[in-house]
Amino acid sequence: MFDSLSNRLQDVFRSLRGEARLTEATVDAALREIRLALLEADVNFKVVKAFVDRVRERAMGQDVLRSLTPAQQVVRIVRDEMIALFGDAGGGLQPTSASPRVILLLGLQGSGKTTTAGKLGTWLAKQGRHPLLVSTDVRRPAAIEQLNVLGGKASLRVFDPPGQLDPVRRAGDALIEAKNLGFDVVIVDTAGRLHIDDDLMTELQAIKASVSPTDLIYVADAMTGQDAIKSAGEFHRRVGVTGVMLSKLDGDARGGAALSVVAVVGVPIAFVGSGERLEDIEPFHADRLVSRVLGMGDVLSLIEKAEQAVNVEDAARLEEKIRRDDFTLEDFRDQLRTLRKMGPLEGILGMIPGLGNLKQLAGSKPDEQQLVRIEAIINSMTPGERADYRLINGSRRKRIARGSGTSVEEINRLLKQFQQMRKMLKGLGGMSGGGKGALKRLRRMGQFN
Ligand SMILES: Nc1nc2c(ncn2[C@@H]2O[C@H](COP(=O)(O)OP(=O)(O)OP(=O)(O)O)[C@@H](O)[C@H]2O)c(=O)[nH]1
Ligand SMILES: [Mg+2]
Repeated sequence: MFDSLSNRLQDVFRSLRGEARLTEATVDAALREIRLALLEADVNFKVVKAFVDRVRERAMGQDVLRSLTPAQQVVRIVRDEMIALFGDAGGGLQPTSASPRVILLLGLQGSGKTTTAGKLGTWLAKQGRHPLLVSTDVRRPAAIEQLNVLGGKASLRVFDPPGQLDPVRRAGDALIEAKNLGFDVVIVDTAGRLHIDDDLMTELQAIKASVSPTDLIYVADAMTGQDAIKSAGEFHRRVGVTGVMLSKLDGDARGGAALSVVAVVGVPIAFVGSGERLEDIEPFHADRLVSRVLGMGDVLSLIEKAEQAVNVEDAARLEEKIRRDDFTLEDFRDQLRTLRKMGPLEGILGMIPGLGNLKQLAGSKPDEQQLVRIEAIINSMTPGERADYRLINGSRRKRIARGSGTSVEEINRLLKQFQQMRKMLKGLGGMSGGGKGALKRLRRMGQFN
């Protein structure tokens, strides 16, 4: 789920970060890509349009394009606006004074209502609540039994009066039973239909009238995309929906449904289900989902760290040096220091999306100790050597190795890597934007060692 959307958006961000300067044209091009990616992920087209318009308006602001980290700012805007798509409801169930709390599960056939009844009961029991489950699905043979079995597995009480085949009575009696026995939540499972039909709607309205539910949770199969959303709108109009449970997020759905639910239906996503097991339920957190989709690792805190550690003027000076092919061992040492100021190397690499994988591919783990040794080696050089590595001949290498407590092989390796790095920097040409340059340098450092 979300994989393809996620990959495409990350490609867009990567190319943004690779731009020397962000201009309105580059941002526009990126927005076009984002728009296509969202449409392909099956996000409702009206939602996409409004979304892209909002991002454009905010991203074109001069304070963004001229900021220390323009590409990162654009990423941040995309993230914020994506979170905004989900509204500001906190996920899960909202507080209520109703006791027992009645939760009615609605949705099309096979969307996951019965499974959700078991999951929700389990989740509530874990929080110290006492849920009573009841099935009103008298139409499909074995539907009632399905809930009984599930309840047994989850050690949850299921109300099942033998011979009672009136859905409204079953729900109403369950509520009375709960009051009598001290259950504080009643979870009402309902029958599904392949399509919305009047019979079903009438039945749901009658159940609703008899138990006055606090929560009407529409269970949407994430795999069915926009169709699920359309039906959600219809259920909302005819019965009323207070929240959505997005099930089967573990499947290969493109994810657009999730991003469209709130804007199209006007109710928040309360829970997500990502598997068939009873534990596979969690309250919905927009920020977490969005960070995952955007592959952000923890980009935001990385931006903050980079902005703290990198001085704008230093960054500009460095850029100029690289342009003049004047990058010395001393600059290199400064960069290492900056990098180390940002915190444990492994943590930082982990925060850079994509880089974690890169490290695994390369089969080498970032080694803090190695940075310390490199710095020690450079410290043992004379200022002349630091300014021009070509001075460092065989006997100087021996001296430096002795002075830094390392070996000539290590010095050789460092100098070789330094030369490769210079070549690479030169090849990349001038970098702009201090923070962005810092991120690029970080990436290179990751490849170093
Ligand atoms: N992979 C996966 N499967 C799920 C999830 N939720 C439900 N399922 C499966 O989807 C199928 C249908 O689930 P049910 O809970 O029976 O759906 P329902 O809405 O009660 O169906 P009807 O009562 O026939 O309308 C079952 O095989 C479940 O195991 C989920 O989050 N992930
Ligand atoms: Mg069912």
